Amino acid sequence: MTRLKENDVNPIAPNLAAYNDKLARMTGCSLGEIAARASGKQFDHLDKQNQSVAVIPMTCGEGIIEGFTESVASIITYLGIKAVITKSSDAGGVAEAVQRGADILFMADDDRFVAINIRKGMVSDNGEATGKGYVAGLECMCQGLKGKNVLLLGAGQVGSSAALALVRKGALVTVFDINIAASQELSSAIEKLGYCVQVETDLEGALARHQIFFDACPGESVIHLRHISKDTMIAAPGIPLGVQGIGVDKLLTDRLLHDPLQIGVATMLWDVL
Ligand code: PYL
Repeated sequence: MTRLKENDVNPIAPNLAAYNDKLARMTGCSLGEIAARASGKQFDHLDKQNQSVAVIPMTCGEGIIEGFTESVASIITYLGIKAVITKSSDAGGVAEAVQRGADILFMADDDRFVAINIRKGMVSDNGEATGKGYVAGLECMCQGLKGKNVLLLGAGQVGSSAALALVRKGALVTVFDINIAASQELSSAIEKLGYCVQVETDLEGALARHQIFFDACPGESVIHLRHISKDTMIAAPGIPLGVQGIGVDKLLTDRLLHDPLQIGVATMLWDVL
Protein backbone atom coordinates (compact mmCIF):
# COMPACT_ATOMS: atom_id res chain seq x y z
CA MET A 1 0.00 0.00 0.00
CA THR A 2 1.50 3.36 -1.01
CA ARG A 3 1.77 5.77 1.94
CA LEU A 4 -0.13 9.00 1.31
CA LYS A 5 1.71 12.29 1.48
CA GLU A 6 0.66 15.65 2.96
CA ASN A 7 0.15 16.95 -0.60
CA ASP A 8 -2.28 14.11 -1.34
CA VAL A 9 -4.54 14.85 1.64
CA ASN A 10 -4.40 18.61 2.19
CA PRO A 11 -6.58 19.55 -0.84
CA ILE A 12 -9.41 17.24 0.30
CA ALA A 13 -11.24 19.21 3.01
CA PRO A 14 -11.45 22.61 1.23
CA ASN A 15 -12.68 21.03 -2.05
CA LEU A 16 -15.26 18.46 -0.92
CA ALA A 17 -18.28 20.28 -2.37
CA ALA A 18 -16.57 20.73 -5.76
CA TYR A 19 -15.36 17.11 -5.64
CA ASN A 20 -18.91 15.89 -4.95
CA ASP A 21 -20.30 18.01 -7.82
CA LYS A 22 -17.74 16.52 -10.22
CA LEU A 23 -18.51 13.01 -8.95
CA ALA A 24 -22.23 13.59 -9.53
CA ARG A 25 -21.50 14.90 -13.04
CA MET A 26 -19.35 11.86 -13.86
CA THR A 27 -21.44 9.13 -12.26
CA GLY A 28 -24.90 10.57 -11.64
CA CYS A 29 -24.39 9.77 -7.93
CA SER A 30 -23.14 11.67 -4.89
CA LEU A 31 -20.29 10.38 -2.72
CA GLY A 32 -22.81 9.15 -0.13
CA GLU A 33 -24.90 7.37 -2.78
CA ILE A 34 -21.85 5.60 -4.21
CA ALA A 35 -20.78 4.52 -0.70
CA ALA A 36 -24.26 3.26 0.14
CA ARG A 37 -24.41 1.32 -3.16
CA ALA A 38 -20.97 -0.20 -2.41
CA SER A 39 -21.93 -1.25 1.09
CA GLY A 40 -25.33 -2.56 0.00
CA LYS A 41 -27.27 -0.13 2.20
CA GLN A 42 -30.16 2.22 1.45
CA PHE A 43 -28.69 5.73 1.24
CA ASP A 44 -31.61 7.57 2.86
CA HIS A 45 -32.47 4.90 5.45
CA LEU A 46 -29.34 5.35 7.50
CA ASP A 47 -29.61 6.67 11.03
CA LYS A 48 -26.88 9.30 10.69
CA GLN A 49 -28.12 11.77 13.30
CA ASN A 50 -27.42 9.76 16.43
CA GLN A 51 -24.04 8.44 15.43
CA SER A 52 -20.74 10.01 16.41
CA VAL A 53 -17.29 9.31 14.99
CA ALA A 54 -13.83 9.76 16.52
CA VAL A 55 -10.76 9.86 14.28
CA ILE A 56 -7.63 8.85 16.18
CA PRO A 57 -4.10 9.90 15.13
CA MET A 58 -1.64 6.98 15.22
CA THR A 59 2.07 7.78 15.76
CA CYS A 60 3.41 4.24 15.29
CA GLY A 61 5.57 3.19 12.33
CA GLU A 62 6.35 6.10 10.02
CA GLY A 63 4.08 8.22 12.19
CA ILE A 64 1.57 10.98 11.57
CA ILE A 65 0.75 12.21 8.04
CA GLU A 66 0.02 15.91 8.44
CA GLY A 67 -3.59 16.47 7.43
CA PHE A 68 -4.60 12.80 7.29
CA THR A 69 -6.95 12.68 10.31
CA GLU A 70 -8.29 16.14 9.41
CA SER A 71 -9.13 14.92 5.89
CA VAL A 72 -10.84 11.78 7.18
CA ALA A 73 -12.91 13.82 9.68
CA SER A 74 -13.85 16.35 6.97
CA ILE A 75 -15.17 13.60 4.64
CA ILE A 76 -17.28 12.08 7.43
CA THR A 77 -18.63 15.48 8.53
CA TYR A 78 -19.43 16.32 4.88
CA LEU A 79 -21.49 13.12 4.74
CA GLY A 80 -23.60 14.39 7.63
CA ILE A 81 -22.10 12.62 10.63
CA LYS A 82 -20.38 14.39 13.52
CA ALA A 83 -16.66 13.53 13.53
CA VAL A 84 -14.02 14.74 15.96
CA ILE A 85 -10.27 14.17 16.07
CA THR A 86 -9.10 13.00 19.50
CA LYS A 87 -6.61 15.23 21.32
CA SER A 88 -4.58 12.18 22.29
CA SER A 89 -3.09 9.71 19.83
CA ASP A 90 -2.74 5.92 19.87
CA ALA A 91 -4.08 4.09 22.96
CA GLY A 92 -4.81 7.39 24.71
CA GLY A 93 -6.85 8.45 21.69
CA VAL A 94 -8.86 5.23 21.75
CA ALA A 95 -9.56 5.69 25.47
CA GLU A 96 -10.55 9.34 24.88
CA ALA A 97 -12.89 8.34 22.03
CA VAL A 98 -14.66 5.74 24.17
CA GLN A 99 -14.93 8.11 27.13
CA ARG A 100 -16.44 10.76 24.82
CA GLY A 101 -19.09 8.22 23.78
CA ALA A 102 -18.01 7.75 20.16
CA ASP A 103 -19.90 4.99 18.34
CA ILE A 104 -17.40 4.61 15.50
CA LEU A 105 -13.58 4.87 15.53
CA PHE A 106 -11.37 5.55 12.49
CA MET A 107 -7.61 4.97 12.80
CA ALA A 108 -4.69 4.08 10.52
CA ASP A 109 -1.22 2.73 11.12
CA ASP A 110 1.19 1.91 8.28
CA ASP A 111 -0.46 -1.44 7.56
CA ARG A 112 -4.18 -0.96 8.08
CA PHE A 113 -6.75 1.82 8.00
CA VAL A 114 -9.93 0.69 9.75
CA ALA A 115 -13.35 1.89 10.83
CA ILE A 116 -14.76 0.15 13.93
CA ASN A 117 -18.34 0.40 15.18
CA ILE A 118 -17.82 -0.38 18.88
CA ARG A 119 -21.58 -0.69 19.53
CA LYS A 120 -22.18 -3.22 16.76
CA GLY A 121 -18.76 -4.93 16.68
CA MET A 122 -18.38 -4.13 12.97
CA VAL A 123 -15.05 -3.47 11.18
CA SER A 124 -14.38 -2.07 7.71
CA ASP A 125 -10.91 -2.05 6.12
CA ASN A 126 -9.92 0.75 3.77
CA GLY A 127 -8.49 -1.60 1.12
CA GLU A 128 -11.64 -3.71 0.85
CA ALA A 129 -13.90 -0.65 1.06
CA THR A 130 -11.93 1.23 -1.59
CA GLY A 131 -12.11 -1.69 -4.04
CA LYS A 132 -15.90 -2.06 -3.84
CA GLY A 133 -16.46 1.68 -3.53
CA TYR A 134 -14.67 2.37 -6.81
CA VAL A 135 -16.55 -0.49 -8.51
CA ALA A 136 -19.81 1.14 -7.43
CA GLY A 137 -18.60 4.43 -8.91
CA LEU A 138 -17.46 2.73 -12.13
CA GLU A 139 -20.84 0.99 -12.41
CA CYS A 140 -22.60 4.35 -12.20
CA MET A 141 -20.16 5.93 -14.67
CA CYS A 142 -20.64 3.06 -17.18
CA GLN A 143 -24.39 2.86 -16.50
CA GLY A 144 -23.99 -0.80 -15.56
CA LEU A 145 -21.18 -3.34 -15.83
CA LYS A 146 -23.13 -6.51 -16.75
CA GLY A 147 -21.49 -8.22 -19.73
CA LYS A 148 -18.81 -5.52 -20.03
CA ASN A 149 -15.10 -6.33 -20.32
CA VAL A 150 -13.03 -4.78 -17.53
CA LEU A 151 -9.23 -4.91 -17.30
CA LEU A 152 -8.17 -5.02 -13.65
CA LEU A 153 -4.59 -3.85 -13.04
CA GLY A 154 -3.25 -5.09 -9.70
CA ALA A 155 -4.23 -8.16 -7.67
CA GLY A 156 -3.49 -6.71 -4.23
CA GLN A 157 -6.07 -5.99 -1.50
CA VAL A 158 -7.89 -3.23 -3.40
CA GLY A 159 -7.77 -5.15 -6.68
CA SER A 160 -9.01 -8.35 -5.04
CA SER A 161 -11.95 -6.55 -3.45
CA ALA A 162 -12.70 -4.89 -6.78
CA ALA A 163 -12.52 -8.20 -8.66
CA LEU A 164 -15.20 -9.76 -6.45
CA ALA A 165 -17.43 -6.68 -6.66
CA LEU A 166 -16.99 -6.59 -10.47
CA VAL A 167 -17.87 -10.25 -11.11
CA ARG A 168 -20.85 -9.96 -8.78
CA LYS A 169 -22.10 -7.15 -11.05
CA GLY A 170 -21.70 -9.40 -14.10
CA ALA A 171 -18.55 -7.77 -15.50
CA LEU A 172 -16.17 -9.91 -17.58
CA VAL A 173 -12.92 -9.41 -15.67
CA THR A 174 -9.34 -9.87 -16.87
CA VAL A 175 -6.60 -9.32 -14.30
CA PHE A 176 -2.97 -8.33 -14.86
CA ASP A 177 -0.40 -8.11 -12.07
CA ILE A 178 3.37 -7.96 -12.52
CA ASN A 179 3.39 -10.85 -10.05
CA ILE A 180 1.63 -13.52 -12.13
CA ALA A 181 1.24 -15.72 -9.03
CA ALA A 182 -0.86 -12.96 -7.44
CA SER A 183 -3.14 -12.91 -10.50
CA GLN A 184 -3.45 -16.70 -10.41
CA GLU A 185 -4.22 -16.69 -6.67
CA LEU A 186 -6.92 -14.08 -7.20
CA SER A 187 -8.40 -16.04 -10.11
CA SER A 188 -8.49 -19.25 -8.03
CA ALA A 189 -10.06 -17.50 -5.05
CA ILE A 190 -12.78 -15.98 -7.24
CA GLU A 191 -13.36 -19.35 -8.94
CA LYS A 192 -14.01 -20.93 -5.52
CA LEU A 193 -16.83 -18.38 -5.12
CA GLY A 194 -18.38 -19.50 -8.40
CA TYR A 195 -17.10 -16.73 -10.66
CA CYS A 196 -14.40 -16.46 -13.33
CA VAL A 197 -11.52 -13.98 -13.71
CA GLN A 198 -9.20 -14.31 -16.73
CA VAL A 199 -5.44 -14.04 -15.99
CA GLU A 200 -3.52 -11.88 -18.49
CA THR A 201 0.27 -11.84 -18.89
CA ASP A 202 0.49 -9.53 -21.94
CA LEU A 203 -0.13 -6.04 -20.48
CA GLU A 204 0.25 -4.08 -23.71
CA GLY A 205 -2.10 -6.41 -25.58
CA ALA A 206 -4.66 -6.26 -22.77
CA LEU A 207 -4.51 -2.45 -22.62
CA ALA A 208 -5.06 -2.30 -26.38
CA ARG A 209 -8.07 -4.64 -26.20
CA HIS A 210 -9.99 -2.94 -23.36
CA GLN A 211 -11.93 0.29 -22.88
CA ILE A 212 -12.82 -0.08 -19.20
CA PHE A 213 -9.85 -0.09 -16.80
CA PHE A 214 -9.75 -0.58 -13.04
CA ASP A 215 -6.26 0.59 -12.05
CA ALA A 216 -5.51 -0.74 -8.56
CA CYS A 217 -1.73 -0.84 -8.89
CA PRO A 218 0.78 1.64 -7.46
CA GLY A 219 2.59 1.96 -10.80
CA GLU A 220 2.98 5.56 -11.96
CA SER A 221 2.81 5.08 -15.67
CA VAL A 222 0.71 2.17 -16.83
CA ILE A 223 -2.10 3.56 -18.97
CA HIS A 224 -0.87 5.85 -21.75
CA LEU A 225 -2.49 8.10 -24.33
CA ARG A 226 -2.26 5.32 -26.97
CA HIS A 227 -4.53 3.13 -24.80
CA ILE A 228 -7.27 5.75 -24.53
CA SER A 229 -10.20 6.04 -26.93
CA LYS A 230 -13.47 8.00 -26.85
CA ASP A 231 -15.08 5.04 -25.02
CA THR A 232 -12.40 4.67 -22.32
CA MET A 233 -13.57 4.68 -18.69
CA ILE A 234 -11.09 4.43 -15.82
CA ALA A 235 -11.49 3.81 -12.09
CA ALA A 236 -8.10 4.48 -10.53
CA PRO A 237 -7.87 4.21 -6.72
CA GLY A 238 -4.16 3.52 -7.01
CA ILE A 239 -1.82 6.15 -5.54
CA PRO A 240 0.00 7.67 -7.42
CA LEU A 241 -2.39 7.92 -10.39
CA GLY A 242 -1.34 5.38 -13.00
CA VAL A 243 -2.66 7.36 -15.96
CA GLN A 244 0.12 9.55 -17.27
CA GLY A 245 0.90 11.54 -20.34
CA ILE A 246 0.36 15.04 -21.53
CA GLY A 247 -3.30 15.87 -21.92
CA VAL A 248 -4.57 12.54 -20.63
CA ASP A 249 -6.45 14.18 -17.79
CA LYS A 250 -8.08 16.62 -20.23
CA LEU A 251 -8.99 13.77 -22.60
CA LEU A 252 -10.54 11.86 -19.70
CA THR A 253 -12.10 14.83 -17.87
CA ASP A 254 -15.33 13.11 -16.91
CA ARG A 255 -14.27 9.51 -17.41
CA LEU A 256 -11.51 9.12 -14.80
CA LEU A 257 -12.50 8.25 -11.24
CA HIS A 258 -9.60 9.01 -8.87
CA ASP A 259 -9.19 10.40 -5.36
CA PRO A 260 -6.76 9.76 -2.50
CA LEU A 261 -9.31 8.97 0.27
CA GLN A 262 -12.89 10.11 -0.34
CA ILE A 263 -14.58 7.03 -1.84
CA GLY A 264 -12.72 4.64 0.49
CA VAL A 265 -13.57 6.57 3.66
CA ALA A 266 -17.21 7.07 2.63
CA THR A 267 -17.61 3.34 1.96
CA MET A 268 -15.93 2.42 5.26
CA LEU A 269 -18.42 4.68 7.05
CA TRP A 270 -21.44 3.17 5.33
CA ASP A 271 -20.06 -0.32 5.95
CA VAL A 272 -20.14 0.13 9.74
CA LEU A 273 -23.23 2.34 10.18
C1 PYL B 1 -5.00 4.83 4.05
C2 PYL B 1 -4.09 5.25 2.95
C3 PYL B 1 -4.61 4.99 1.55
C4 PYL B 1 -3.38 4.75 0.78
N1 PYL B 1 -2.36 4.54 1.59
C5 PYL B 1 -2.76 4.51 2.95
C6 PYL B 1 -1.76 5.21 3.88
O1 PYL B 1 -1.18 6.21 3.54
N2 PYL B 1 -1.60 4.62 5.08
C7 PYL B 1 -0.79 5.23 6.14
C8 PYL B 1 -1.68 6.13 7.00
C9 PYL B 1 -0.91 6.61 8.22
C10 PYL B 1 -1.71 7.61 9.06
C11 PYL B 1 -0.96 8.08 10.29
C12 PYL B 1 -1.79 9.13 11.01
O2 PYL B 1 -1.68 10.32 10.64
O3 PYL B 1 -2.54 8.75 11.93
N3 PYL B 1 -0.66 6.94 11.20
